Amino acid sequence: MGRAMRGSIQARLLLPGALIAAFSLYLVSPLVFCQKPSLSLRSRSPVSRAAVKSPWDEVAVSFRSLDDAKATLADPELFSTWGARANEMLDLADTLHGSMFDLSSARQVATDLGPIHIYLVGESGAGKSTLTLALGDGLVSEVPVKISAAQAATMNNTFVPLPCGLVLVDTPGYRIPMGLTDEDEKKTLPERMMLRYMYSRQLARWQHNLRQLGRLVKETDPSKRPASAVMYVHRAGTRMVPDRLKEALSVPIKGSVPTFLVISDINAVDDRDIAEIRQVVSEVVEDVGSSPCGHRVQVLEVNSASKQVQDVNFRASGLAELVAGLLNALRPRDVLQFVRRGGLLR
Ligand SMILES: Nc1nc2c(ncn2[C@@H]2O[C@H](COP(=O)(O)OP(=O)(O)O)[C@@H](O)[C@H]2O)c(=O)[nH]1
Ligand SMILES: [Mg+2]
Repeated sequence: MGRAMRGSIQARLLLPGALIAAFSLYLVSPLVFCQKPSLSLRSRSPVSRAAVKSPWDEVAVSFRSLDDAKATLADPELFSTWGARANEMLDLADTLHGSMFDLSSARQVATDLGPIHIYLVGESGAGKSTLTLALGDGLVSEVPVKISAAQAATMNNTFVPLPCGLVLVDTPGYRIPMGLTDEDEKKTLPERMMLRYMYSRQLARWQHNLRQLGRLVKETDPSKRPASAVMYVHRAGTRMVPDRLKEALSVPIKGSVPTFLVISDINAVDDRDIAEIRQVVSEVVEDVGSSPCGHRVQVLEVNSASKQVQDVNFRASGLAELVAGLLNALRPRDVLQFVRRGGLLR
């Protein structure tokens, strides 16, 4: 299948030169209008939206199975046409705005084809490492992540480069800061003081993590491993704090980076809970809204590892859709992420 899928991906990338040129013209406008250039196709004017299409949007990638998706991720040539298109866009940007922007980092990414870092973030125990393992298994000789049922097993970022050029980044995860509950307020003064102190520590850590993520989505130096996409993982069956979720998802969205909310371990909850999760999530996604350049949070439901609940065996699910969603979100114009202001705009 790898060959067939690769063929289909490449086929939809090969647009006529005129279309590329028109598209590229459209692409250059974010260099001027967006603080960080847009990677999305949502255009400012209905005219250009009708006139241009992304090569990656011509036919959306979909996979019949996880094996199909993995065969594609195993293909070292997967991003070669991505690189060619990206370089064409940079040629045009150079012709039109060369004096205003520094394109050297973007050129490096387009020519070396990445690496394209996909950051998995979220609470400790959310399922980031399980997901990393599920995606990397069979593609790299050993996925160097640890799975933990109880606590943060990952102390540092773990980088898992896939043969196609994507790099999965499994992050340590954090605790979601929660203020004192009504019950806590009934506790003794020393207990309340201790709880408040712990809360302030958690809050400071949380804010530090979000600032760090903010830097990664705005980074223009490829050597600093900028985030090309962010997957926020939340484990079904654990409490969801909508305000914190909004805060976290807003960071990559504001940075115009493709952003996913992955609900893991989806079979841990029943249909009623799933309906409730979907309701909360859709409100959060609505509140987060679109990036300055048009991205919206994409929601995915997965079971990253098979599991037995009572007598029922739930197989891993949703992973092929996740890979397809990710590939569809990564576009040649993503390379504009690495364009720096230079020359006249420095
Ligand atoms: N079956 C199943 N278990 C999951 C899933 N996601 C997380 N888990 C379990 O949740 C626990 C914590 O997962 P882990 O990946 O270590 O979380 P992390 O701290 O976010 O890296 C482990 O026991 C996993 O087996 C999932 O999608 N399916
Ligand atoms: Mg982990």
